[in-house]
Amino acid sequence: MTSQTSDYKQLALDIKRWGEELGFSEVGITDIDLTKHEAQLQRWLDLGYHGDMEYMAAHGMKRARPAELVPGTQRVISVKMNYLPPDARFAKNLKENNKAYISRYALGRDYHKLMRNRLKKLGQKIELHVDQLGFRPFVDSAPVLERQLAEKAGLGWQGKHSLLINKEAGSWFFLGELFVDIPLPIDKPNEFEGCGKCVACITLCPTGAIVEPYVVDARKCISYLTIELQGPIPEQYRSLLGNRVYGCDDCQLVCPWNRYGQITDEADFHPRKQLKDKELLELFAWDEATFLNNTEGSPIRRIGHQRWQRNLAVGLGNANFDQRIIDALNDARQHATELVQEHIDWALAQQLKKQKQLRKTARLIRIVEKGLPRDA
Ligand code: B12
Ligand code: SF4
Repeated sequence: MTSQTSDYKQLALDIKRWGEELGFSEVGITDIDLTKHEAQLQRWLDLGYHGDMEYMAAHGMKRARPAELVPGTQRVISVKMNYLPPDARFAKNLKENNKAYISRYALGRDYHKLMRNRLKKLGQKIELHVDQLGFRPFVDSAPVLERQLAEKAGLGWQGKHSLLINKEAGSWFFLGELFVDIPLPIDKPNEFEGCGKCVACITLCPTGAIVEPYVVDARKCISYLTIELQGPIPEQYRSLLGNRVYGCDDCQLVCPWNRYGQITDEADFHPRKQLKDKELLELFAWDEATFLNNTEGSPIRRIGHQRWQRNLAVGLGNANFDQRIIDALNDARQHATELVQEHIDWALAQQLKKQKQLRKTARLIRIVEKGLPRDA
């Protein structure tokens, strides 16, 4: 063994320790060969599953070729960071249809910047031990097949819902990478496939977005419909959205591996009080300035006030009948944009349908009561 190889061996151990000290829950190292994923990635794009996410198609196969993205890259240091907040184990307000369901990853501070800064610090630490190190941190910020790299680095397996699952931590974690230009020793790729015959995520996905095991048609996924999609939410999905106004967690909530979900150590990922357990009506009442103020540093900010209102209008349409909802929708309609107006009209129609149904039921009850004998 050359002294340089043994140096890299020690460095790899140090990198893992430094990564954990920086708050990453696991660190793995892999090479950059993703050729076995290229055909499937191309198929996914050819089938149009990326919808309006032009950035997915724009980079083509660069996504599977790290050295095309950053020339000279030899290894990828893949990290994961837990985001499950301490008191969000059960999706209580998914069942309360007057409340807003915001996916767990979005209840606290935006993870992109936080993780990228930590990865940069990791790179700077490595730089102290390697002459002229080249490194680049990525967190969901560039054409990178993050889950495939993480799987290769031994951090878990891609589940049937396509997310990475770890047998000791479930799937409530983010991924990030540090590309480096040194030949570190690589970790054993994950060989454990824990999904077996389970199809809970496929069966329970509200919109049928997991079109075949391991494949998500983003155009049907509530996460895409509420976060990525710029235009109107197609009508066939609106009722199915329920009260999910930003992202969706159903495929993870139902996954048996999330019994092992680990609570985050990051106070920054804890839910913000202005978003936690809120009524749809309260969030719908935010004007643009309040929206910007309350979502400062949150990933929600990137969809902007208009799409926030679009999503909330759909949620309100799906809530139980409430005269206050009708009044709020009518009020907001007057100054809403065309996109929001169209969703408000849909929501009003849903609320009026429910009101009619309630009246009909009340009438029936009265008729039945009148027809009953006195002592019944
Ligand atoms: C685009 C994107 C989305 C899109 C598309 C989702 C998707 N499944 O691709 C939308 C907006 C829907 C989305 C939603 C969510 N996302 Co997202 N998303 C991404 C992003 C930016 C790219 C993913 C990508 O490359 N997709 C392209 C397709 C081709 O990749 P793929 O699904 O892995 O494709 C493989 C399989 O389909 C397989 N395959 C195809 N055919 C077949 C057939 C067989 C038989 C087999 C075995 C395999 C197979 O091969 C393909 C290539 O390897 C990544 C960040 C990144 N840069 O990686 C985050 C990322 C995947 N998202 C993340 C999260 C947290 C979410 C949400 C949970 C957010 C939420 N709560 O709303 C949801 C989950 C929805 C879901 N079930 O996927 C995390 C996942 C962390 C984890 N534990 O895995 C990531 C990694 C971001 C991060 N840095 O942490 N996301
Ligand atoms: S995030 Fe929701 S809509 Fe998307 S695949 Fe999972 S369960 Fe289906």
